[in-house]
Amino acid sequence: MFHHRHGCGWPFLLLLLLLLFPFDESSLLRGQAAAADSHRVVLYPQSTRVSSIVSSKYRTAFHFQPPKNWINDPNGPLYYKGLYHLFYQYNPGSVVPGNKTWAHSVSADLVNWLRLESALDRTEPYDAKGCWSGSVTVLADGRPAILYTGADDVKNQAQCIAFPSNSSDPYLREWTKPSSNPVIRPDGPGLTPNQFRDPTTGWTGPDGQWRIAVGAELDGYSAALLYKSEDFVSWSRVDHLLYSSNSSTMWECPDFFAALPGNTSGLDLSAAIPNRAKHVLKMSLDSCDKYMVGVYDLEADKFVPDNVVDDRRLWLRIDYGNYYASKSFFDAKKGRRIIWGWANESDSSSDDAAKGWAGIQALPRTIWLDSDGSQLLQWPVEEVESLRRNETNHQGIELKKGDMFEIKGTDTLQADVEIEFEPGTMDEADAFDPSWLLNTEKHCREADASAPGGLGPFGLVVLASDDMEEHTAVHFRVYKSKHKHMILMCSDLRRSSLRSGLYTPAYGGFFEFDLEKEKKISLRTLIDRSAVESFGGGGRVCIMARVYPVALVDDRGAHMYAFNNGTTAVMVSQLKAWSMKRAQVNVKKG
Ligand code: DQQ
Repeated sequence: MFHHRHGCGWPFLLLLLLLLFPFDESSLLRGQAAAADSHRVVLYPQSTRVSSIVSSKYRTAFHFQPPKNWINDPNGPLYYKGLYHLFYQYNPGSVVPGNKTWAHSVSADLVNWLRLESALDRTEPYDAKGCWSGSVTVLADGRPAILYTGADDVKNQAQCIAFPSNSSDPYLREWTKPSSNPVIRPDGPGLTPNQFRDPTTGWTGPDGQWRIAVGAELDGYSAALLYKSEDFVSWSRVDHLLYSSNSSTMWECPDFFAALPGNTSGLDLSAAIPNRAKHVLKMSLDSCDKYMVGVYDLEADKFVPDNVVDDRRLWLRIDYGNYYASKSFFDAKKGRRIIWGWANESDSSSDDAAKGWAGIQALPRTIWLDSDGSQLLQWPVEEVESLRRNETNHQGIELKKGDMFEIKGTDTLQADVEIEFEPGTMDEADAFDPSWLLNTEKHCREADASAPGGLGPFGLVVLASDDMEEHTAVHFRVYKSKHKHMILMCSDLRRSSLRSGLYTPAYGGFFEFDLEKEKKISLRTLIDRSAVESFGGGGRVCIMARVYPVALVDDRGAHMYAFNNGTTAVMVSQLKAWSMKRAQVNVKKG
């Protein structure tokens, strides 16, 4: 979206926007500092006073979650000797954050998961308060190595290493921490010992040496520090940074990878990277995952974004909903890059305590760069489709203003729905105002699913009660921009539950789209009880949401509709829906 070379007036709009709405750095930095300070308490949006309903019916059927307790970040995903591995932050003793370990599950298909013993526990003084997030790198001899953050008794942080006790075991059941730990301490001027964490997967440079990035606060600003090593065990800090920004104070969970524009295949960072590849730096901040696309300057050993956008409200996002601390990996089995991200519960922590579990992972998504190399696209891994049952298929449904088309014959609590919307004309699209980009949630509240616009809102209503008092609307509005169209996608949770006090934002993101050429806007939404995960415009905007409808619990059932509330009629050229079977997710221990 912010790509200079592809012109289209967008950088001008951005400049204008920044002149009109100057970035209040101090208040944003205060917000960021507050978020960082509160890390030890509850960092993530959750309801505080909520009318309580505790039900196992909110438990997801095909999203990743362990049987009980608190989970957060996905850690060190990898494909190894025929199995996919997912490690994740896990509090073995409680449903609230704390005492993090690396729990471990394996899968042959990314859908069904077998729970293994914990991979990393808090056994050493340097990880007394937690084995925090990190990555796995497969070394030149084929051995995987974990790099994770150890938090000591005062939560000061250092990077630590662990190796499989037996690397011929495809399950990688047991991990050993060598005595050389911690391998990287927060030494050096400007570093804050308790803001130094989450090492990336390693990559090799032209000198054959390993490199990793570590998220940090440096002199009060956010940085991806760069470290180098010959042997992956002894590390030294490179005197420049991979990248830094003074618009925030700390980046958690950096992720760094290469991708070829327009190519859905992934690239392995430790293999030779083609010259025309771009690089992506993802960072977690402000309770969401943001990224920049750029080039990795081999000479300078630095990441150089294609566009430097100072105002971090305008940075691109991996997901515009409840999604954090994502981590990608190269899947050598299918030659693709897959990203995992965490979605916390947005009911209350007292409900979590009563349910006995908190947190899920969003679906594993294939991730790639669009053809002009300006933004990432994502799509649920194809294996998820193995859960689809009894397909419903409709074509050519015309939705005039106010029309709703009920999708029947599908299990509305566990479903996968794909729709293509084709506007009759684009003439009525309202004008786009770039200031909306600064607060897309606010704009989604204003561009409500029932507020008629020229072109849209149209979309999908899910988990709707008989009387529509409860429903979640996932919808689009099309705006005319200077050259192309700007499409707003919202996932509006404000009426998702009759329960009072729930955290129910109207999530939203914009994408630029050549609607004249493409003609259709696609929406895919996967409904999994308390999870509604949506992909708009072929994966240009993704929105993960957590919802807790009463109708889901009291067995009144729920309805699902395609709808249009815009003035212009919209044709649903294709609508497919499937019921989704329950996957075997961590039900058995191996
Ligand atoms: N969660 C981990 C940290 C990371 C944070 C601790 C992000 O390593 O920075 O559980 O959610």
